[in-house]
Amino acid sequence: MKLTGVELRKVRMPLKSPFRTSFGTQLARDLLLLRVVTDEAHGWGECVAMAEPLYSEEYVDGCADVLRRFLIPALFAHGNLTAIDVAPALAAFHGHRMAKAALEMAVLDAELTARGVPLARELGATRDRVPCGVSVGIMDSIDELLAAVGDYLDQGYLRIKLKIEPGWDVAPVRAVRERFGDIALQVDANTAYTLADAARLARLDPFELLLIEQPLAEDDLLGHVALAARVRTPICLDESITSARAAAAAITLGACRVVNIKPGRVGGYLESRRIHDVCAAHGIPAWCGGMLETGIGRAANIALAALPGCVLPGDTSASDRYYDTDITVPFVLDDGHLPVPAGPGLGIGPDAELLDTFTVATEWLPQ
Ligand code: OSB
Ligand code: MG
Repeated sequence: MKLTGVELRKVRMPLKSPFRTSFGTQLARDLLLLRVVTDEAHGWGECVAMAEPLYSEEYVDGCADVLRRFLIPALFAHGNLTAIDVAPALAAFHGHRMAKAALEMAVLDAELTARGVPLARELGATRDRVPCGVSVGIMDSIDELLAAVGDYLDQGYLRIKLKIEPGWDVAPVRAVRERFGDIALQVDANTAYTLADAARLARLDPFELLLIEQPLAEDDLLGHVALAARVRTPICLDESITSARAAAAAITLGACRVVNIKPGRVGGYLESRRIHDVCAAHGIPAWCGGMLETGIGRAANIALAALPGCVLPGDTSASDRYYDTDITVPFVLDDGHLPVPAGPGLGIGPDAELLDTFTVATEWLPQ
């Protein structure tokens, strides 16, 4: 394909309710959408970086800058382009994986649309619907948390993930276990602990959680190895897994027994499939994480979640968990599952009018 231009859109989506994690509270989702235009088709990409560099070092305006200054010009210089060319063409630029992932995703959507191939099939998916979990933020009170969890269970979610931080961990987990019994339950600390908290984290063991996600710092693989010797709950890594190579290292070291795959965090859906394959080869359960995506990113995440090695329910919740109005046809939970889009490419696109409603700024970068 020949790339003719890229549209960059900054979008602000109001969240239905504040989403609080150990790194801050989100009231709205600011994000970038990319539309690549080629001589054959156009394609959409969603950049999952948040407004501030609190989850990782990337942030919306930084991504827009590196895209327009370096990444998009490098693709323009490339000539004939398919999705597998994108990562090598951008490899000289260090880091910026979320920005790179968004660009690769848009090229992949354009290419697969032109070829008539759904993303799920391209990635090797084996299911046509995926079981879904939901990530529940830190609340002001246990009562508020129990009401939220009860509501999600009533909607059919098959697994609950509680965000935790020091001071909001054992008590909320105990309360949810006591109220809701033997549900599939896990926690996510977003790096809020240190190895000195090992005894505290071991107090979660009696609650038979599926996993504890990213308790320690992103670069602390050895800390996670040491922690794994002191807690019985399986450790799952999110922030630490930045590539297939990082996944292989973490697994081989014994830093994790489960892996959260987020395409933005690892530089794209193609690298995500490699991580999936590394996990499968090691017998390590994987699952698809989430970054409060719109229907665009959600469609692609659901395709990834349909791979055979994604054996745990993902943070692939329905559109109405996040937004009153999504920019695509909403994803609606059915018996705890979401359908894998079956159309070419992402199988879904934004509604032009709704997209305009939430667009803060638009920029056209011509070849
Ligand atoms: O750590 O998994 C995380 C949201 C934003 C940033 C990081 C994380 C999350 C979530 C929500 O847990 C996942 C989702 O529902 O999209
Ligand atoms: Mg996480």
